Amino acid sequence: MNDPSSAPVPRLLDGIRGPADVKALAPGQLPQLASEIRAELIAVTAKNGGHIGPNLGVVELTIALHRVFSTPTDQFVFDVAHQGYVHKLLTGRGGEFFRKLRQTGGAGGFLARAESPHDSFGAGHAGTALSAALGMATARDLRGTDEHVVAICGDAAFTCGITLEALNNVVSSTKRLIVILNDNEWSIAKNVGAISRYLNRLSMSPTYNKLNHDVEEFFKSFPAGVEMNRVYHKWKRETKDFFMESVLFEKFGLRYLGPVDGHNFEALNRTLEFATHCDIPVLIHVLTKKGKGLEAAVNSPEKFHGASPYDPQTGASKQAAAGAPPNYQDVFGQALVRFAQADPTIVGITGAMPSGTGLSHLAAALPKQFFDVGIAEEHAVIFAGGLATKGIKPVCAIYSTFLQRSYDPIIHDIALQNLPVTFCLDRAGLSPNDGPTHHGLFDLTYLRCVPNATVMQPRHEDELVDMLHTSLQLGSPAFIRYPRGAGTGVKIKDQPALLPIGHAEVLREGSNIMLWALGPMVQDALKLAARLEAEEHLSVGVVNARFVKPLDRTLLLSHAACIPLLVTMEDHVVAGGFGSAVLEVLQEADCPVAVERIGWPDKFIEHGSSVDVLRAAHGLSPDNIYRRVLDRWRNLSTERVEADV
Ligand SMILES: Cc1ncc(C[n+]2csc(CCOP(=O)(O)OP(=O)(O)O)c2C)c(N)n1
Repeated sequence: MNDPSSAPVPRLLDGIRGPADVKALAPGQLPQLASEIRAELIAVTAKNGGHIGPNLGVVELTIALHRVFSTPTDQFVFDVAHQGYVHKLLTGRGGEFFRKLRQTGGAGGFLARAESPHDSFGAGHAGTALSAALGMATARDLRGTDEHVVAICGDAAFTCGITLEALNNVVSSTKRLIVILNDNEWSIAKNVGAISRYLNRLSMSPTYNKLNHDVEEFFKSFPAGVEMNRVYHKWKRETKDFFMESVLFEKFGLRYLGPVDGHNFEALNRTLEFATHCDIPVLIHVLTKKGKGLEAAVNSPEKFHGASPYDPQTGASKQAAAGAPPNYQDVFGQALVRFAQADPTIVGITGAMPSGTGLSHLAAALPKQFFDVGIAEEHAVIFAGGLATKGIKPVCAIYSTFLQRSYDPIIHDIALQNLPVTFCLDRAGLSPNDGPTHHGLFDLTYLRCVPNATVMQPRHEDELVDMLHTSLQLGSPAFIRYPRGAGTGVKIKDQPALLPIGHAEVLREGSNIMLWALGPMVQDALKLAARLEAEEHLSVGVVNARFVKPLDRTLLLSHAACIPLLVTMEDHVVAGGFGSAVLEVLQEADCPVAVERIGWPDKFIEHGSSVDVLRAAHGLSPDNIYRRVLDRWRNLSTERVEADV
């Protein structure tokens, strides 16, 4: 006989189909819901990886938001949107869909308008929430509707130039906007800079703690259900003296409320309710604990900001297979330390990504030669330009996708003045679990049209070190792109080689087809050539292109003169990329050779379980490429026979 008392207790979370169910819960049930959500977040991210730390910190805040506001009529704009998992669970995206978080067919790791009507604005890059929310609030005012618009920004987002530009425009655009400043003191690493120090002082300040206490007492004195507007005006009168004139946000015209304990439902509810009645823009400073509920994440906020699959008991990462080749980022970081030790004019710059870029090696070894400027990619690049004018050799390590932010500085401040800055673009290619906001698929297109730029990609980690060494001697802007994750395991030479600029490397001769490949596609090309030879008896050569700009024109034209089919292979969009550069050279030389371009199509690539899964979905698996090249070869042979007849 089954003992009914031993049956599993149904979870509140399983009854949440949307925000209305969150509102229907009694206040006393909220702690249970919060703890069920935390357990779900941990179970799913331990298996799939993901942004566990930020999400564990906003559980109560997100529940409170959904109890006070009503999405999708009211609109939440989450900055970066990496902390949107709780919002997903409360807006009908739980169950199997959430359990496949960041996997093919499952929930995305960020918020996206295409995924749910509750996601009012997609994101993945930092600092955009306030501008977007301001646009929505202004549109609401223009259209005469009355929904609430709430921007939810982290403390690091406030170090971002765009957020400050938006702040500067709030009062000239709208009278009603709610901004939540979710302050957990951490960016990915510890937050940096003057604004972070200011926020810290604000949350520690006895005046503010007293204010918070007094405001709480003040509100307690009102009976429930009191008309909030009247309360607000009385409160404003009576608490006027508590506000310090120096409060930054007051200067921007936002009423500062806080700090509020971001894990206290009552305090959150009271403050959010209050904000709904304000007829001026308000900023609610909410203090949260990153990683709350998972000891390992509380103890190591940086590691658990965005974790690979882990053991929830120990926090140990599950991916670190013994003897695996090192990651590109670590090879880069360690090489830079070696070079910077020998040359104290070499410095490294990151925009809030010391560990992701591998610059944490430099920070540990040579802290004076390391700069974390916060989420400020434009500033990072112009700052590097300034350093370069004084004989310093800056190395800007910025993910390919985030360098998109720096495009004008690259052209206007670096290339136009031909300043010797080295750019190291990690995550060039796919970031499969993160998806379209994080794939680095556009950099060749946007860089190769920039005068004075040298643009290159190594085929393995040893060549990355050679390219870094070469770039540091170059005396002009240099861009090195390389993929996320492990290298090939090749031995790294003791002494790096100085690479001849604009020279490709022939790895295998061939007379029927020549594969011009870039970066990690060189490995694929070598395998493809071997297979075409073994199965089709074709003579297929392979070139490691190395440089996209300047391209090895001489070698290319010599191949075009005697080899019937050239194939370009790149981990990048075909539009404007490496293959396009090849076509331009051939067209300028009036060279009528057949060219097949292999690369990513002209569309945004979704998130997926792995690089292989996404490549197969877009016709780029090794088998797909094999068939495509072979078909092209066969068609070409038929055309040539017909032409001869
Ligand atoms: C333009 C840009 N640069 C860098 C990043 C990488 N990044 C993602 S989240 C994050 C830190 C965000 O910190 P914060 O805003 O305080 O939110 P928290 O994670 O602490 O909740 C960074 C640097 C990014 N997403 N976008």
